Amino acid sequence: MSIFPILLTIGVLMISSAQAVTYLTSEPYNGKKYLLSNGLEVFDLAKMNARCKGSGGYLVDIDNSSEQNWLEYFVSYEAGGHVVYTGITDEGSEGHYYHYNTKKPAKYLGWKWRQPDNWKGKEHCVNIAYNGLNDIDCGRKAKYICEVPA
Ligand SMILES: *[C@@H]1O[C@H](CO)[C@@H](O)[C@H](O)[C@H]1NC(C)=O
Ligand SMILES: [Ca+2]
Ligand SMILES: [Ca+2]
Repeated sequence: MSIFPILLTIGVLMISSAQAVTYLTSEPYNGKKYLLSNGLEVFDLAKMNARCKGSGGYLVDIDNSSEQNWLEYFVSYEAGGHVVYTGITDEGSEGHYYHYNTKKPAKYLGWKWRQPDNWKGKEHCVNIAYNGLNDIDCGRKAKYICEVPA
C-alpha cells in the first residue's frame, strides 16, 4: 500500500475539523437541551450565535438561578476546565450586560466572587464555570453553549 491514502485521510480530517463544530447534548432541562461545543476555537459572538441557530437554538441565555445551577453542573462535568462562553455580553455598552441573541438586558447574573472586573478594560464576553460567571475577553480559544428549546 502506498503512503498516499494515509495523507489523504489526514487532509480530509483537518478540513472537516476546521469547518464543522460538533456538540455534546445535555439531558433536557425545563424542556430545553443545551449543546456544548466540542473542541476549542476562536469564534466571535455573531458566529457562535449563527452556529447555534443552525442547530435550532441560540447562544445560551440564563433566566434564573436554577438554570444557572444546571449549566454550572453541565460544564463542571463536561467542559474539562476549559473556558465556556455564554450568550451574555456587555460589548458596546460597558457594564450593561445583555443577551446577544435578543439584545435584551440579562435576566440573571450569578457572578463569581470579585467578578465582573472588566480586566484591562477588555472583558466583554461572559463565561460560565462551576462557581459562577466571569467576564472575559472575547478572543479566547473556548467552547460555547447553545440553548435549544424542545
Ligand atoms: C427558570 O428558568 C427556566 C428556563 O427559562 C424556567 O423553565 C423555570 O421555570 C425557571 N425557574 C424558576 C424557579 O423560576
Ligand atoms: Ca466589559
Ligand atoms: Ca473578569
